Amino acid sequence: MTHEASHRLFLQASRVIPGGVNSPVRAFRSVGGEPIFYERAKGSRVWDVDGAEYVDFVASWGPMILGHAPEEVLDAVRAQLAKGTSYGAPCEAEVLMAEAVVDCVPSIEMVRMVSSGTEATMSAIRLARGATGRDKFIKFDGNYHGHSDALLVAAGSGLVTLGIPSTPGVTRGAAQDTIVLPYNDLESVARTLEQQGREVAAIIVEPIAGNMGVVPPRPGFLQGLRELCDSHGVLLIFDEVISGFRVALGGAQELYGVTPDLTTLGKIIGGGFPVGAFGGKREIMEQLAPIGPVYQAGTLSGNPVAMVAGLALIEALRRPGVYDELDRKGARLASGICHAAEAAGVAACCTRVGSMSCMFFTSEDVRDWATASTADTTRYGAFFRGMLDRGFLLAPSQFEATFVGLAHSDEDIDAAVEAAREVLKGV
Ligand code: KE4
Repeated sequence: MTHEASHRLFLQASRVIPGGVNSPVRAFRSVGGEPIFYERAKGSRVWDVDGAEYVDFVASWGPMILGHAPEEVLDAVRAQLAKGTSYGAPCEAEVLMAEAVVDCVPSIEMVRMVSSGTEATMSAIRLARGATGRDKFIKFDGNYHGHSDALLVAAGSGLVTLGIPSTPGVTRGAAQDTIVLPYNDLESVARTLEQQGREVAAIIVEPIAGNMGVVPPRPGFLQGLRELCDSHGVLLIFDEVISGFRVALGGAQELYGVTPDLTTLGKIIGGGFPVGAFGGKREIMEQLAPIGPVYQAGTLSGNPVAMVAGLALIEALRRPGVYDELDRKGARLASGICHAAEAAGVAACCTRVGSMSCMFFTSEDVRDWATASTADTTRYGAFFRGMLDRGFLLAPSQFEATFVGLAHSDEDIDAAVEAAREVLKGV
């Protein structure tokens, strides 16, 4: 399989786009080789600019839960395009989207649309600070919430790990109020809140971590966060940009029965268009401009094309049995690949929640970033390239999720498992 056309485009792109990509993880830098450039996508498949066909398990990092270019989304978008592409004024589609989100997500009584997950989490943090009058917040090592300054913070050293900027350009001032703790470690949260709970506005958490690979919450972790927040007057924010509408219609909060104060959403609710959202309790959301003092805004927030696309996708997900089918397909793929690793004698830790899964090349029981980061990323890179050469697209990083969607047939899944069986013998 040659990638000549991708190579030419990559050289061309690299002259005018930093790293040749508009988002770093697409550059294949952690798996080796050059990125392939997509020509088109439909259902469970994508085709690259060299004409090669792949079964796609990246799913645009989550949104393509129905598969690529589903007809119901295309039909809704075509109808909207004839009526205009952006208004900068309220329209009915925004109201219908807000009502759908409120109807589906247990914690959300009011919601504000934005244009990315980053905007959603950045806004939720500001709102939590404004609503509580407190500055600090807690996040977890290995959780990714987009690239706003206060969230681009690594775990510092010392007992209470006050954040340190994880990238140039983020000032110490921007990072100083971010506390970074180990995921799944309730003790560290309790200790931190005992010491400085009165200064902490919120805890933001991926209720199912999807950005260090897939790391499910340990039993009691989310409920424990809820109880600690209640006892210290701290707001609980579930970042469900990945898990929202992915693991259940009501996301991880429905699956685990824990209700946050605020929820951030993205990916799936945009139906493939740039959309994010944040929502929660009415008394908190009513702190937002124009009726409250906390400012937040966006030119393309609630864009009508994106709204009708997201609505069409959400309506498709409301059909009976959808999440049982997604769980069945997710289990078929994850267990198949995990058994293939076992048969090949490859040390692996396999995790899955519904249709999102991961295989870590480590013998550790992965529960947080410290254990996830023991994974052999060189081996993962060899696995990724072996699967790519056989026509199967996995995430170009060990620390991402593999996504199965409704468009993946059992034949697609079984073929991927067979390919994994071959590749794992040689990594
Ligand atoms: P965006 O700003 O990329 O739309 O969303 C940021 C974000 C927020 N919260 C969670 C839990 C997320 O997973 C993300 C973004 N996810 C990554 C992949 N895991 C996006 C892919 C990329 O960065 O290109």
